[in-house]
Amino acid sequence: MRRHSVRLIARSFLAALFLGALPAAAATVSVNTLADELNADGDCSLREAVQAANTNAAVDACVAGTPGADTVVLPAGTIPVSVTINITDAVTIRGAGRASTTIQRGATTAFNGTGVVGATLTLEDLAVVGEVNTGGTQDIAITRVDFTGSTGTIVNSLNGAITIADATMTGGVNSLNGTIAISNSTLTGDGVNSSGGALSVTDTTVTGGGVNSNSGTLSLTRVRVLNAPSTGVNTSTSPITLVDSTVAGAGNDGVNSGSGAISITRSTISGNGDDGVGSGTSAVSIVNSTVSGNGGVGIVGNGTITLNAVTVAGNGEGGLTGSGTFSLVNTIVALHAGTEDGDCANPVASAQESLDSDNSCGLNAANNRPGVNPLLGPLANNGGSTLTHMPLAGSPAIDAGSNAACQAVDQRGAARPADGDGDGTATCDIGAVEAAGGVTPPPPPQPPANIPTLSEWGLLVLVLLVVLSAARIVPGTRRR
Ligand SMILES: [Ca+2]
Ligand SMILES: [Ca+2]
Ligand SMILES: [Ca+2]
Ligand SMILES: [Ca+2]
Repeated sequence: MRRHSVRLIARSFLAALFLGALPAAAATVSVNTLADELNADGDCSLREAVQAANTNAAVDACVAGTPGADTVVLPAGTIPVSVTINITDAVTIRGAGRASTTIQRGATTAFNGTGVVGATLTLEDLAVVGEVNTGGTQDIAITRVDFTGSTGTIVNSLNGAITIADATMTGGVNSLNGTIAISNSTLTGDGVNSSGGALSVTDTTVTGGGVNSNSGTLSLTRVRVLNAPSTGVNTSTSPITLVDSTVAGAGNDGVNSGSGAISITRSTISGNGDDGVGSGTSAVSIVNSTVSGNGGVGIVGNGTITLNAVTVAGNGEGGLTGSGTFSLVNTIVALHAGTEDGDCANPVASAQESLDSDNSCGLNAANNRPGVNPLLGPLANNGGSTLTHMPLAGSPAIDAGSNAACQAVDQRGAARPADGDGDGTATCDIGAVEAAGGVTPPPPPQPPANIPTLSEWGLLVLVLLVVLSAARIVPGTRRR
């Protein structure tokens, strides 16, 4: 009996010690009115709920928050907000779904963080007409949210981390030195910008703005950067990694770095106003990718530039230029006749099983194909998640590459090498696409906008149309 009591006391003591060490349980503050108010009329509004979460005290009919993270749960409906709501303690604001709950602030700041460290603002399952802003190292996390109301910066942080998943935004995302991670989202109206923070973007479309960082690492996987007014993907000193991505229709260069290393894999850089890939002293490595139809040069650089299974074609001012050391393997540089720099402004440093069409790249080593037309199809959806130039039947690029240097798949993800000329031997093709190469992956989710095809093909179609219409019109007028 006595021993039993001692055990009980010991257990109670330990339990008390254990519970005391745990943080207080987070409060769930349920909003029960759509009213835009902060008063004491016996209900719980959004503004009252956030105040309860901030101050950890009951506000009107809202239950008290707790020190640390609380959750404010919103009902369905539209909640007008006439003042900016300040966030001073960690809070999750959760709606009844992005199609059900809307916070209506207008084209100005809906939520403002005052920079309290640890006071992360989390928004989930709602629509917001308005912007979000935090200072200091205060973080922002956004999941399943639709933002409208602004075409400028919608989510902005000073040095906090921004995490955005499954969101749509009519504007962009900006941070001074915080990291930005965006996935499964669509951004229109502005881009993703940071001065020094690392940017990671996956499975996302960014239109009308670029992805830029001055000194933060840029990592883009399955991303489409379309119609940026200036450069599509840009950095000054940090590395850029682009995988399974498209950069098209930018006003300036597609991809540009001053000194940061550029790595591009299974991606298409096309139809940008100036150079496809512009670099200063950067090391540039491009594999299984297409650089075509850009207004300037395809690839320009002064560093070490290695191209393996790349198609550089039909760029407005030339294929390859700069004082860089260019090394080509299984690579096409073609269809720049008559441009400022031709296929190559200078002979390349080394080339293995590569092809040019104007004999300007110095492809003297055995097994290269200097001065031949690669017979490429237009930039088109040939399977995979990016647009590519398929070598046409009889193309000298088919089964003319190096099997020793062959990539396991082509830009589309189709297996290499494939027997493209039907002679029973599977040999790697030159360029980004393996003709008749294995399984064709599914087409991209949406057709990328504003991507021109090769100018030669455009001209050919135009000439054919003119000839056909002339052939129709002339006899018609004679009959009358
Ligand atoms: Ca109230
Ligand atoms: Ca709290
Ligand atoms: Ca082949
Ligand atoms: Ca063959």
